[in-house]
Amino acid sequence: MVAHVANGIAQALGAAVVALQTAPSPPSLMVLQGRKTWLTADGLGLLCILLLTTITVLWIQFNHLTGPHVLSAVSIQGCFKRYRLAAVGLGLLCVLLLTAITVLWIQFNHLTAERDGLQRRFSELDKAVRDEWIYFSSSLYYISSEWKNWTESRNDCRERGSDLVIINSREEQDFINTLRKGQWIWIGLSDGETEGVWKWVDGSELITGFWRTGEPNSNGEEDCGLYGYGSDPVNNWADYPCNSQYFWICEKRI
Ligand SMILES: [Ca+2]
Ligand SMILES: [Ca+2]
Ligand SMILES: [Ca+2]
Repeated sequence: MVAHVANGIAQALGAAVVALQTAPSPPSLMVLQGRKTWLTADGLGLLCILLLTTITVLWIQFNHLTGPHVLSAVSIQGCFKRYRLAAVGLGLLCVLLLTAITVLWIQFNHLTAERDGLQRRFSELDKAVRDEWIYFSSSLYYISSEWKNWTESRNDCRERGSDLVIINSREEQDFINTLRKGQWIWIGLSDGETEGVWKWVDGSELITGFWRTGEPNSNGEEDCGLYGYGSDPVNNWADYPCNSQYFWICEKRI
């Protein structure tokens, strides 16, 4: 009987060792992508099932060994200790494997979400470039090819899923200067709500502007921001009558 049990344990442990030797090595974070992660998680799961089976077999054999037909109490004690150690060891290994599977699963979900986000962003950028938008610093810009007044210009931007450009920095001011190709253009700035209080189209108040010297001067009814007034490439904003017709630039944050 002891020989039979020992043979059974040896076979079960042998199978576990073979499975451990043939299991894929832990992948690095850089390669945890798509199908690879799935395959690794499946391999670990199968190994865990195999270990659970081994533990079950050990447990059955242990119960059989402690039955009424056992040879002696001493031999039972010896076998009991060995089997219990083996079972505890395998159980710990199983817990480690389950932890590894959980970590892999979390990383897989994280990478899947990241991939979907990148694909969506790439699709948006691809479509925008085909529609003649230009990328700069996490925004897309569209310059019109016709003239409209300020309100009509803004409506056109809204129909394109954007709004008139908001200039947030000196870098963006310089970029707009290259984009306008010497034209005067409408920007998303106005003091139409309260005279003298300049606000961007997103409702934020203007902090620092790039006004041309002497502007804004409210020369009559001038409530809309115009870019390119004068020869200075930087300080070139002016307030201008909103019903005048000029080119315009839309901005879409991505
Ligand atoms: Ca901006
Ligand atoms: Ca005004
Ligand atoms: Ca003015």
